[in-house]
Amino acid sequence: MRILLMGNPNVGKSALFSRLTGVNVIVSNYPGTTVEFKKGTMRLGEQWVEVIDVPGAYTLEPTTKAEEIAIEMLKNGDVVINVVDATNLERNLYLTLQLLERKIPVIVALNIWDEAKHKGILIDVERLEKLLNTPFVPTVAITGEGIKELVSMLSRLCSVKAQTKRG
Ligand SMILES: Nc1nc2c(ncn2[C@@H]2O[C@H](COP(=O)(O)OP(=O)(O)OP(=O)(O)O)[C@@H](O)[C@H]2O)c(=O)[nH]1
Ligand SMILES: [Mg+2]
Repeated sequence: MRILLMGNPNVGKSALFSRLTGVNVIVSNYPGTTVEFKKGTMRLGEQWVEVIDVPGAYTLEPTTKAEEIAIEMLKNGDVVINVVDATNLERNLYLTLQLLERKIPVIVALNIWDEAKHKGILIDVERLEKLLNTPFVPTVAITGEGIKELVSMLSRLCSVKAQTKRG
């Protein structure tokens, strides 16, 4: 099982990656490129899953090498955690909508939730979930707020995915 952390540049993907994974992190270059990514593991109930910190992307219609690689990685992922900047939701949801068109399960981490609150930005999480038909979890990667909820949602999606893979 492979979990992909995907999202725009500078939204907290790597901060979330560190929260989710342990010490055995490998940094590699994508074959034939200078684009780096990190790979780690995390325990989800009974199973160990791979977590990948995918290079930042604004769109799945690639305009940069990093975006090309993000799209390549998407082909071999099982579940996407789409990390979005809650203070900049509109711009970030552009990629979310493109991800949702793919056949892969997506959880949206509404990261930088602390700053959004601080700025008085109100986000109707339930309404977003209903509109886009996918789970949204508010998170603050730098403090760990919401990580428990994110992991439990991830557990749920991964067990469904594991069942469909077997059957
Ligand atoms: N206030 C706040 N800052 C955050 C949060 N998550 C990440 N940051 C900060 O946002 C900046 C970017 O975080 P990264 O984890 O490097 O973001 P990234 O998406 O991996 O960035 P790239 O790899 O450059 O695309 C850092 O300064 C983090 O400390 C959060 O939930 N709240
Ligand atoms: Mg990063």
